[in-house]
Amino acid sequence: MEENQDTTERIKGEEIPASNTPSAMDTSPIQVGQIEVLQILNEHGEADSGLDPNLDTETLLSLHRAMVLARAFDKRMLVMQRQGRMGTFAPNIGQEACIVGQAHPLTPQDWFAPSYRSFGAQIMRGWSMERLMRLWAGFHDGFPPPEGVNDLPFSIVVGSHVLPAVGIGMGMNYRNDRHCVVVNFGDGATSQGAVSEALNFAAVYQAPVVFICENNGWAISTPVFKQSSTNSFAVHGLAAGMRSIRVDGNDILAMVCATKEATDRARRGGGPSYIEAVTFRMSLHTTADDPTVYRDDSEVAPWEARCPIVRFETYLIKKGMLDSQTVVKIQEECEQEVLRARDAFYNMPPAKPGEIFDYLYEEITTELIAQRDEYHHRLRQKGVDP
Ligand SMILES: Cc1ncc(C[n+]2csc(CCOP(=O)(O)OP(=O)(O)O)c2C)c(N)n1
Ligand SMILES: [Mg+2]
Repeated sequence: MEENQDTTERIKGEEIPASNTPSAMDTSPIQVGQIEVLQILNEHGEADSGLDPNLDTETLLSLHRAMVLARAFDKRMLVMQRQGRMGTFAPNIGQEACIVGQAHPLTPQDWFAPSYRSFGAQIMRGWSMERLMRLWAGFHDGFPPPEGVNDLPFSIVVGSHVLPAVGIGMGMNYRNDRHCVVVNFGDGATSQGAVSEALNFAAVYQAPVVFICENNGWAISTPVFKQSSTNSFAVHGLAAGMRSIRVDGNDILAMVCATKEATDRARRGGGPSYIEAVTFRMSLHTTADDPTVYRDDSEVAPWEARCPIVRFETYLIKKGMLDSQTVVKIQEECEQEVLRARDAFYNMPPAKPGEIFDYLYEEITTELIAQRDEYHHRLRQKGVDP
């Protein structure tokens, strides 16, 4: 995409299904306000020629590989968790375009404030996969971002990172720092009061923040129609007074263009934006969840046809940039990369149980010293080195 090319002009008023939920939600077209919608690649991998940003081959192939790698990581983590070698993990299968597309326009100096389903973006931001494995396995040393990368550790407390992200953006304004912040959160997080406060603060203070609401249809077992009575979360941004758009979150080109437009605007002082990315959680909420208890398989099936990776591969194959053998080769290479990370992770030293006392306070309290000493004593009695 050309620098400074404003995507606004290329956004057309085409309708994406207003609902990604089964029955009870209103499926009529969006009627609240002036919500624009953006889809560039349709479900058959056909690009709208008027909207296609015509990214260069290298960029397109790197986006594809990033999505394939995210899926390979995701699948391996599930296997490791089921083998008892990984902690609880939140899969992102089916949401790869959403996560890769939002990270692509960011520089290391920009800030990224992710929620827990964001490892595809973290890998792009330079987090090694073994570090992410370490993090999900519960080791404190997995949490710091790579040197020189302005990322917050991902937030598990739903919506808790959105206000701090706005604070970072407001700080940028005070310091005249022309970077931006991208913060993502789910449809469920929109019900947290702090998220509404964050939108309001950002709009009033024109903070350079891009809010990405990943509407994946569900918040654990709560479907979106029980989360909100509006049929588009993009109205939340509009209500706060910021540019707001509803994007096909399974369309990598739309995600890249919408995020690039929003981050460019934020960096040049144009204030915050809201992007509702419509996607679908194909898998478990986390490895502690069983969606068959509350979700009908018939709801999942249509989204298989909307797979963001297959859609993009069709587009790349039509452009002559990819063929089916190369697709398999890339999948194998990504799988090998993940396996190397897994092996490196398995070879890392285990945590010492006594460490649980080490990282809560800078200076440990007297009470904790007593508890720690007692715990160490009991561990030694059992023959465990604390
Ligand atoms: C403040 C808070 N309340 C409840 C939870 C438990 N919880 C974890 S994820 C989740 C659902 C979040 O759904 P959504 O925001 O749509 O994100 P998604 O998991 O779909 O990506 C809940 C309720 C939590 N982590 N934090
Ligand atoms: Mg959700």
